[in-house]
Amino acid sequence: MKRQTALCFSIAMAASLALSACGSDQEPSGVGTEPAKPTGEAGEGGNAPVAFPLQEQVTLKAVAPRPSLAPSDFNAQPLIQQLETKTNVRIQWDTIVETDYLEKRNLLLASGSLPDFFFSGRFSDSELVRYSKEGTIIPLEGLIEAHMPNLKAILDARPDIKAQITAPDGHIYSLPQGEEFGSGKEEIGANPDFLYINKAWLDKLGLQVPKTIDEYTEALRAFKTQDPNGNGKADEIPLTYIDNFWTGDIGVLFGAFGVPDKTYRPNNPTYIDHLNVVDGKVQFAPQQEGYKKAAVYLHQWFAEGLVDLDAFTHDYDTYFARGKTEDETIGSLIWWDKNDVVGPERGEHWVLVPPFEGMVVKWNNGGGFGRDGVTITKNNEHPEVTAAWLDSFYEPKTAAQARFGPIGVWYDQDANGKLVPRTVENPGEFRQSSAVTNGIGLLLYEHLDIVDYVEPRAAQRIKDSADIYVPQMEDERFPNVFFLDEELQTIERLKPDISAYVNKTRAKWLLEGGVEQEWEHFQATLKKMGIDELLAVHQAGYDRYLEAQK
Ligand SMILES: [Ca+2]
Repeated sequence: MKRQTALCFSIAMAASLALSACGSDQEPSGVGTEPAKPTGEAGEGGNAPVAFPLQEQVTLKAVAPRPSLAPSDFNAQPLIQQLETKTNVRIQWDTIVETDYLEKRNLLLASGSLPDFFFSGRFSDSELVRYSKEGTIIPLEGLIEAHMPNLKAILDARPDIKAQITAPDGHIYSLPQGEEFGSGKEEIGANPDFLYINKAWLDKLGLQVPKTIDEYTEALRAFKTQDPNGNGKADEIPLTYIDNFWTGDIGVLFGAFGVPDKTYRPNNPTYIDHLNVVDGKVQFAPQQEGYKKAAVYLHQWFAEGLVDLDAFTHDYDTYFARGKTEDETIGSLIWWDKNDVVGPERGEHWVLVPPFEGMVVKWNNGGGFGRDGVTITKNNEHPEVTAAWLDSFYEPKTAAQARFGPIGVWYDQDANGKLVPRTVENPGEFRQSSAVTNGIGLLLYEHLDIVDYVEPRAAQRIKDSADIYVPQMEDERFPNVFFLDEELQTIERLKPDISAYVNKTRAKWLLEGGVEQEWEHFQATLKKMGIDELLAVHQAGYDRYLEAQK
């Protein structure tokens, strides 16, 4: 059960990484017509605060995706009923089962029969730009400023979130949503590639946890040659990993040569494969000298048979089976959590290998937040009331109940008023029926003393990362940039081929060597394939992100 939750979480992380990284489309700023701007002008009196409960009830029409297990009318949800009592705002719900949501939402958008707002809009970046340019959805920053004190406080305190939700034209068209697992460098996905080693084998062979890449190499060699599992067979696999996967890739060890190399599979053209940020400049790892040194060094491991050759073909199943052979055969591995691979029992004698001396630890963009929450449409005659009603979901306890389930069902309230989750059998399934939506509200790590929403295993991983990796982590990272349409077109045109070429070449160099002979040809090929243009686009997006934080 516990393992399953954990694995679900890993997959959820993968999904959230993919989500946060995908679908970034944009249009040049200042082009075309200005979007309609009811912000602070139409409706109930502009910037004057909305006083709840309203003297006269207002009814708003909302379209929302719903999990198949959820009630079709969200007014059956206790949280929504409480909000109606508190605000005297009545919501008329049109909910669409999740699997049909995008298709039906698009039909509504095309037909012009718009609700007042899309509760969890799930607009991609390019859709946000398209529908804002058409005036179908309205800019929200004025409403946030005047009518959303909870969200405003969050954005004031967290320029990174503000930058992430700000479109290239400077407006905000969609509300942020998500759960934060750790913050900044301590975010749970900041380093998805933990290096683990079999401490029982080290002890048996009289070795210490390695402090340098050379000591680590010696440990791998000892695993290979000294029969640490004691069965008289040379069946040990000193290192296993999953090549080019979102977690568990060997590129993390390139950091020992100064240039961490982060890759991503399943393939996603907008993920920031192989990019690092150094002194404000976006760099492509395979163009750096450290990358070459890493490829030379690590090839030696493959040449000596120290690495699992199935690394290039593993999927979850074969990888997780690798650690559970009858005789233990794995000496070291790279993954999100060792217990996925070796199981909790063997996991007891596995430990994290702290970053080697002088190793560069990459600060990855771990995802967490989406900019695909609520959008408000031009048809809305009460944008101020709508914004004020929506602001409730940026209060942590309301966010938690919306995203997971109500007090008394999902949560208990302890003596200090903190929300503590109840133990439930199938949390994933149960959440579908108890939550209103996971498409609204923010749960920030600083809210943990108000709402406990982080399962113990995730909390442990965050702590491990903070204790072991963060002290050596880079200070810059490539964030979840809101790209322009034209930039995204460049990325989609150039990146798939470049990534495929780089990944194929890296695999070849690891397996067969040859990096030193082929380096110059490789660099020239990258140039021909348009690496400079690809980097320029990422640099522009990165610069704009920094600007939006101000
Ligand atoms: Ca053996």
